[in-house]
Amino acid sequence: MAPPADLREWIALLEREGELVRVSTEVDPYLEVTEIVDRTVRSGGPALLFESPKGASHPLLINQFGTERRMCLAFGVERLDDVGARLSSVLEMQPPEGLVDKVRGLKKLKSIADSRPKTVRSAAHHDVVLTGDDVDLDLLPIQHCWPGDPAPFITLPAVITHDPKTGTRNVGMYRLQKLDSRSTAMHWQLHKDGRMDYLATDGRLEVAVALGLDPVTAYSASAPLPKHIDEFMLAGFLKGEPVELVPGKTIGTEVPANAEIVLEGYVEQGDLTLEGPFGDHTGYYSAAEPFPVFHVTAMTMRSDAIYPSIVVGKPPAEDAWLGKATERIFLPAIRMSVPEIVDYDLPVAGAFHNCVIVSIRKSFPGQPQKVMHAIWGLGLLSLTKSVVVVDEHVDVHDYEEVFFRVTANVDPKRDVLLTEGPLDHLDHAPTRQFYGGKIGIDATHKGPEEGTREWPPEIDMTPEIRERVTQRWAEYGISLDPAARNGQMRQSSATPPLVRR
Ligand SMILES: Cc1cc2nc3c(=O)[nH]c(=O)nc-3n(C[C@H](O)[C@H](O)[C@H](O)COP(=O)(O)O)c2cc1C
Ligand SMILES: [Mn+2]
Repeated sequence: MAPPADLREWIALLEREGELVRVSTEVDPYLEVTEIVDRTVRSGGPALLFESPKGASHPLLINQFGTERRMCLAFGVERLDDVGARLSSVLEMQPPEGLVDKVRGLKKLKSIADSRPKTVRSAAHHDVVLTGDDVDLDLLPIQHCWPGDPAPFITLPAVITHDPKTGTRNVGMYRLQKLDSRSTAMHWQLHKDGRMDYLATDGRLEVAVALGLDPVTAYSASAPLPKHIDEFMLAGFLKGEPVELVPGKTIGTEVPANAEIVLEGYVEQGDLTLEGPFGDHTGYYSAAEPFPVFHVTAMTMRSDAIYPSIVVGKPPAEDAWLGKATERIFLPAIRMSVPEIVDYDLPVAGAFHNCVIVSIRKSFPGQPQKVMHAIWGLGLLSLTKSVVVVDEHVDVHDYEEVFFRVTANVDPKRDVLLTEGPLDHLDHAPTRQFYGGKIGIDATHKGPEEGTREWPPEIDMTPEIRERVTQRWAEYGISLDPAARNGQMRQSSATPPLVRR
């Protein structure tokens, strides 16, 4: 099934699939929505359309991405790996052999050519055009997410800029703290492409913010592509349809025609404000820091525009599945430069940049260390704080098993690599912001070729006996609960509270 063309189609699909609840009673975007969503996300609950957010004239959609099933519905796939597979079929193209192969190759090339965004003439969000003093962010149900936040934040935007030197478009998901009814802060962090565009201008940089897109285009704003690749190209490729763009009303920047709401405006060199603190996806409040002011010159929207939002906080939150989508979609691309990688996992509890578990096909000494360094040199993965390397047969998504390998196979003196490098903007642990320690743990099997003793064989039953027992199970008369995971302690309800320092 093709991914939804816009937010309306997406909402209709969610509703048909029993994945959306409309909340008609009045709910306050000040903290109340967060508490409702937090409970809903943690129990794998539905997307929520708050039809009467207090004090606003537009409904608020949230938790659209909050489960694996919804993420798959968004991309029109059975499994998120299927999205990665589509990408790898293009990345791994070989010179064709024979006619059938050539035709297949041409189809793939066409799918790339068709991913280029195309300009169209009209957009439903041009129904309402507010410019100058008429711009009014107060019309929107912008969420005040956490008690320690100083203001409401727009949390699910696609921020569009162009590189002043090359003209290349960038689309990033950077939160916007509301400053007043006509301006926000622009929270592009140190390592992000939008910020590079900003630093490359010596004056003003036009910025457009699109809100309420089809789910694949909205996702693409969060995708960590190399700077010279337009995220709308990725969206077009994944949708199988080009992203349609219309020119802005007050700026040259083009914006998706299917957006519910668009903010047009600019940021300027030297025009900074204190942004934050903000209850962030790290599970902590990120500290207030200077960020550019985004001046809104036009606000355009559908007359019945739906405002999209997301709450981040202590993991797991809704953004877990945006991150998992990236993990799955980018695996083939990562394998292109680090081919020994079999699979990897970024645990949600590791807030994505804190930990990567990677399995490799090992064929020479030092290869786990090579892979650690490769990860520390790869795009935004370079910000990873800890890398755990296991052998190819270990399931990286089974954290119990990974723990078993790390504790069983590691000589801490020999197998732990401590180094340093760039760290995530939001990481509060290092002594200095942006830079600090990194740990690599080699939990692979070692052997004489690596200068160690003979590695002992792993215990496993023979396939013949396994098969025999499976065949005969009914005869034994033993009934078991397949979901039980004995050996794992149940969480004690009497856990003492953490002492705050
Ligand atoms: C819900 C959500 C909110 C995010 N907020 C921010 C943010 O405020 N600032 C930021 O720099 N990155 C934020 N990110 C991460 C970026 O969107 C991501 O790193 C993306 O790759 C940035 O685009 P770029 O690579 O073109 O810079 C957020 C991601 C998600 C899923
Ligand atoms: Mn980018």
